Amino acid sequence: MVDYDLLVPYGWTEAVASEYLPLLGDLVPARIVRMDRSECDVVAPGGPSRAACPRDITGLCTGDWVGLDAEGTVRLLLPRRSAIMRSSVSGRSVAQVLATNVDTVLICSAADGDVDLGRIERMLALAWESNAQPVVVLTKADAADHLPLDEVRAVAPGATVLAVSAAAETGLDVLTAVLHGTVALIGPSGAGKSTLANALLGAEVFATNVVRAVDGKGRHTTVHRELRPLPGGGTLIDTPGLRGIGLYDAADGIGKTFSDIESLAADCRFADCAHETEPGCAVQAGIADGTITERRLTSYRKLAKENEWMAARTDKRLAAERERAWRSIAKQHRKQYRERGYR
Ligand SMILES: Nc1nc2c(ncn2[C@@H]2O[C@H](COP(=O)(O)OP(=O)(O)OP(=O)(O)O)[C@@H](O)[C@H]2O)c(=O)[nH]1
Ligand SMILES: [Mg+2]
Ligand SMILES: [Zn+2]
Repeated sequence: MVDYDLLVPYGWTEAVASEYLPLLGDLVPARIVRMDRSECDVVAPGGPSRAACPRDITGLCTGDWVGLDAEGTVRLLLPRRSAIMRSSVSGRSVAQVLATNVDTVLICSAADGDVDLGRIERMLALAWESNAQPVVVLTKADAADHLPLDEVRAVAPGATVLAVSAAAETGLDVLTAVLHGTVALIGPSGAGKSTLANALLGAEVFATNVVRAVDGKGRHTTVHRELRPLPGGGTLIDTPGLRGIGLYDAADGIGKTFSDIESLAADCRFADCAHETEPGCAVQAGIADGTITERRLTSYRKLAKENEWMAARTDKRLAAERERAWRSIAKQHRKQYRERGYR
């Protein structure tokens, strides 16, 4: 009999067990707590260990549940209930998975400078699309002149918005109360993700660093996505700072992020209203009466356009790949026919 007790702090529940055990056969379940190129750190029923990831199992990520064979090698990726994805940094239409099996996404934005509403909207689209519940956290509240809670709430319908200070230890109880399951911290470098992670973990687990004031970008202190159990239950994934946040197939996420605009748009006179100069446009009326801002409409348009462009490129790329695959199969067939003497 395998004893799963050691997996419980890492998110092993009865529901997870009943979903995964029938899929595992002889394999043993484990959760990836840190991913390297061809190996990963996992927590298995026997405790933490290092597992090899053969090449045929691609795209593994911190947060994944996998099946290990008797040698402790990863043999199976178990179904994900959520995945945070963005289009890869290189700008190619390839998705990069940031974290998986996440229930709560903490979107971190430092309140000691200007809070970038557009970037928050972008991260909200990513988070909603992933299937997890977003929470927007204004960090470094102790160093803020003004906490733009109302402005941020206006751009985050359906999400909790709160302010914390890891340094002054304020707001942490309220934040802890809204955390659920596996929690992933995302945000730009220097937003204070690792500092907040340590405060929630109650220990100096992750390295933290100072922001270079010169370019405001900061050094990337965190380089690995790493999962740890939280003392009060649940798990936490710290991630490296996000420089670019390209959307990847995020139409639903954009819809949820801008649900206020989309519900106004339902009342436009014309079904195909572009919300520009059309008569009876409920979105323009919303701007006129201050329900939404011009900035938010522009941001919505920008993200929707970017997403459509990315989706079109992805379709084209997939079509090209299929075409290539088909051609090489046809070539193989011709070769086989030749070898068998057909012409
Ligand atoms: N005043 C104040 N400073 C903070 C707070 N939290 C973090 N900082 C500072 O912000 C800087 C960056 O913090 P990190 O936690 O390393 O930021 P990060 O988001 O993990 O950055 P990356 O790992 O590069 O993505 C450090 O100098 C921290 O001391 C806070 O609550 N108040
Ligand atoms: Mg960090
Ligand atoms: Zn309209």
